Amino acid sequence: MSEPRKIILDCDPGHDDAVAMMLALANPAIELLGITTVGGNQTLDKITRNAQSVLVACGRDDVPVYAGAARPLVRRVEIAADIHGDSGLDGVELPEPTRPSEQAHAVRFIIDTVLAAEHGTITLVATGPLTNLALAARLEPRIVERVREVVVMGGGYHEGNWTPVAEFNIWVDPEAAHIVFDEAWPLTMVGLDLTHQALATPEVEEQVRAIDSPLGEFFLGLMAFFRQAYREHQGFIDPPVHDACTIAYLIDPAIVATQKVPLSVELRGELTVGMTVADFRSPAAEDCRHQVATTLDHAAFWALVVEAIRMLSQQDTRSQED
Ligand code: PIR
Ligand code: CA
Repeated sequence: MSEPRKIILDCDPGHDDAVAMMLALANPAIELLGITTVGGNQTLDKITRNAQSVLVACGRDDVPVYAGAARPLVRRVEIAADIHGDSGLDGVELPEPTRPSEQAHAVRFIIDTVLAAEHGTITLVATGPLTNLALAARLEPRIVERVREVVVMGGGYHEGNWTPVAEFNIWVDPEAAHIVFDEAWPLTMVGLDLTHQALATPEVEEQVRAIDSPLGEFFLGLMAFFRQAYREHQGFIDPPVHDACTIAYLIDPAIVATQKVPLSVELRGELTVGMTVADFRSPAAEDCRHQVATTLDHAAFWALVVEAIRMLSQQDTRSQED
């Protein structure tokens, strides 16, 4: 097998962020160097603690957690409490963190990691607002040409979820998103067009129930709350597990079809702030740095997630037996 893909996961857990963490922790194609957190689904203090709790639930508190920006660059804090609850991860009992988060700021960690690593080896995965990545690019512009790829869950080329045309992660900090989309690094947008295909169906839940482990129960508790919230507030039957799609794309690009297309983030429209504008008019130039995710292989995606939960569940039992 080729070298595992080295990533930093910048997130705001978040039910679907938690599933992204599971996939990144379990799959041998990924090496998770650290988790950085950003205010988004809930306040920074809550979602940072959630990240630590998810690591404990996965039996992987060896992974460091770095807290980042508590608020957007320009705009006021906006959280998604209707969707993720008061804790940010409602629906489960959250285990106590077993170690404190790191002293260093998330942005510092991102910069230091990228500068210390070999050129073109670090991938930045963002599943929350893009505040930390924007700050990192501004504070240390040399990281831009050194990063292998930026993979963003955010935006969409044909729909929004927070406004008719804006997705939550972009809408919360559009100025940050503008900075990140405008930098010269290769960027893959895993937007709602793709993630609304990643539905946690009852069949998927059955497969996880069959694993019969505490982590499986943890996943099912999260999905039960997420499903209810998505029924009430978004008119969905099954909840879309957005953020995990970024990791699936990195594990096996065949699971996520992509298309090259130039992207920009709208900052000034009366009805369109936070919209990700994709220019599909003509074939994208060879040197186009942007691509969008278009079609998900649902069965292959969920096979990866179920396998991740199974793998982490086994590790857990082993460590308890030691
Ligand atoms: C926010 C989210 C999910 C659903 C709604 N309605 C609002 C969070 C998820 O964690 C994901 O990263 C992104 N933001 C999807 O918009
Ligand atoms: Ca998220």
